[in-house]
Amino acid sequence: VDSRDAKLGMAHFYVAFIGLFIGGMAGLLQTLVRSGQFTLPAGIGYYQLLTLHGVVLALVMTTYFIMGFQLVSVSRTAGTLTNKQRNTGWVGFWLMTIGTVMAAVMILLNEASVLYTFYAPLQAHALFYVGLTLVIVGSWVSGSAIIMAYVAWRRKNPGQPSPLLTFMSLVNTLMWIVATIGVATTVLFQLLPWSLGLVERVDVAISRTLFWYFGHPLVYFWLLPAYMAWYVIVPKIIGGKIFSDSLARLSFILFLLFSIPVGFHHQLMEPGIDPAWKFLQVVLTFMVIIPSLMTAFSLFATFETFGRSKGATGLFGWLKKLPWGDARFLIPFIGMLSFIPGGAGGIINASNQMNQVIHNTIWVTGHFHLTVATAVILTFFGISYWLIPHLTGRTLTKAMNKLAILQGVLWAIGMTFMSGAMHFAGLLGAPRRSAYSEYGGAAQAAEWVPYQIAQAVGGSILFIAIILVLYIFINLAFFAPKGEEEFPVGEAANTTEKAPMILENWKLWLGLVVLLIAFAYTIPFIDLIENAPIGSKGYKLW
Ligand code: HAS
Repeated sequence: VDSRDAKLGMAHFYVAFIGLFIGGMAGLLQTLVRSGQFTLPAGIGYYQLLTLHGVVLALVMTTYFIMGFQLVSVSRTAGTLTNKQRNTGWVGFWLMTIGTVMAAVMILLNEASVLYTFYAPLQAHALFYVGLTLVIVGSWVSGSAIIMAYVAWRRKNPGQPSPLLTFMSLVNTLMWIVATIGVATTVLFQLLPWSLGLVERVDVAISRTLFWYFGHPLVYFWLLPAYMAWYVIVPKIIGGKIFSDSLARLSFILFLLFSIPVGFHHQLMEPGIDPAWKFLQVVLTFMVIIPSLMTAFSLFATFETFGRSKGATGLFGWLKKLPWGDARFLIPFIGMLSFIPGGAGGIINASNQMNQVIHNTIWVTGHFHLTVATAVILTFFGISYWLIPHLTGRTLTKAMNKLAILQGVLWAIGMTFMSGAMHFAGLLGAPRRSAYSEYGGAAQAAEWVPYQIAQAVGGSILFIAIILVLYIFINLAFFAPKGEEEFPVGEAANTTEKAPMILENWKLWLGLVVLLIAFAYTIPFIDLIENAPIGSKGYKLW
């Protein structure tokens, strides 16, 4: 990657890793408070801390990492960014950063303890919403740098399928732009005017629906960069090939189509939405599972084909041929493993009857710590272990590689304790998003205590793992020996197979996206608006 593009990427990674430190600290305190053995000092509120933890890790750290990773991936595979594209990337970066600082200051002042979902009726200071708006707009500007680079590449190479990593970055960017329209709408037209006192009340059902229109694709915005690494980078690291370039593209297109019209599976227990539309969106949720199953299939095929090419025999002999001592492979692999129970948990959540058991319990927190906080984050760490030295002109030494493996293993152990205990406690009815309480000595609440202690043990192990990641990051950014670290990009197993150009027909795919969204959301929105309560001044609250 060109050094000017590397600088842009690194700027994103500095913010992401500072976020990891702050969010990780908040997470550790969170688990300690919930264990009942610790009280927060200096008047810090539980929800203030929980908001900081969620916003900094789920929104800030991920978005910066993803934007940085996608920009350098495009630079690596479609060619160095032009000055205009790079400058656009920088404008996006600074807009996001100003917005992040504004939102963070409001959280620290306890003026925005509204959790990372920030929907009404919780209300924050107006500057928090302005900050969020700047983050969203900044991400659109950064995203437009990716779109410009893609368009330029297509112009230079007519009739050719774009490089796989560039194609994937583009799909994730397009999905992000369509999805963020929902959150931007609720922030700009509901929450901000309400917080400024311009309107008396807002419709909670509409604000939650707009949030989840964005909230579910948000989780795929986190997941797809991990899939980029699993499909394209891991095969090269192990010395194998991408099972099928076309299949990888098709799975990304399916994510583009089905990620958005599924938000109701977060609102299955909410009133005001007709069950028929909830049913429809659950069916679409089961459609969005398919590209993940395709990904699992493709990864198994890559690993097995590689192992057999090295002489492996028997049903699972190929497992022995994988490079277990290489952190660049092992850490994302642990992420893949964790996504098997993580994904299964998602399927449970999406099933209406089972959702009634787990909704708003700490099971859900367990689910997203396996998905985003293990499968995705460990893959991001695995990426950092070669990408940071690649961008800073340094190398990952054997000693650092060992430390990285230790970090990944500690993460897996800590998360097994923490997320496992969350799943069990959730099944026993322990609520999510609540500080420690004995609930007036209720026998049911006493059953949760051992699991809450296990969460604190897991959280403490995870915190040690975070310190290790930060140590490795600082080493790779500033102190590791100078040298050249590869940016691995895999090749398809079948080089004569050219991906069908229909996969790059954006009019078709974006048209279908709009149709699916209109189908899944138009009537429910009309219902919500018609049923909105009448305000004191006699008009509908929308
Ligand atoms: Fe989820 C709630 C349903 C995936 C994140 N989810 C959440 C929340 C978050 C989140 C943050 O339907 C909480 C939101 C909040 O604050 O309220 N989720 C799903 C479904 C999937 C799913 C159906 N979620 C994710 C991913 C996330 C994420 C990915 C982050 C990155 N989720 C829900 C539902 C709720 C929910 C409900 C609401 C619950 C409620 O009531 O509040 C699917 O996409 C999952 C499909 C995945 C698979 C797994 C494929 C496995 C692969 C690995 C292969 C491994 C290999 C290695 C090859 C089918 C690809 C193996 C090698 C060997 C040798 C064994």
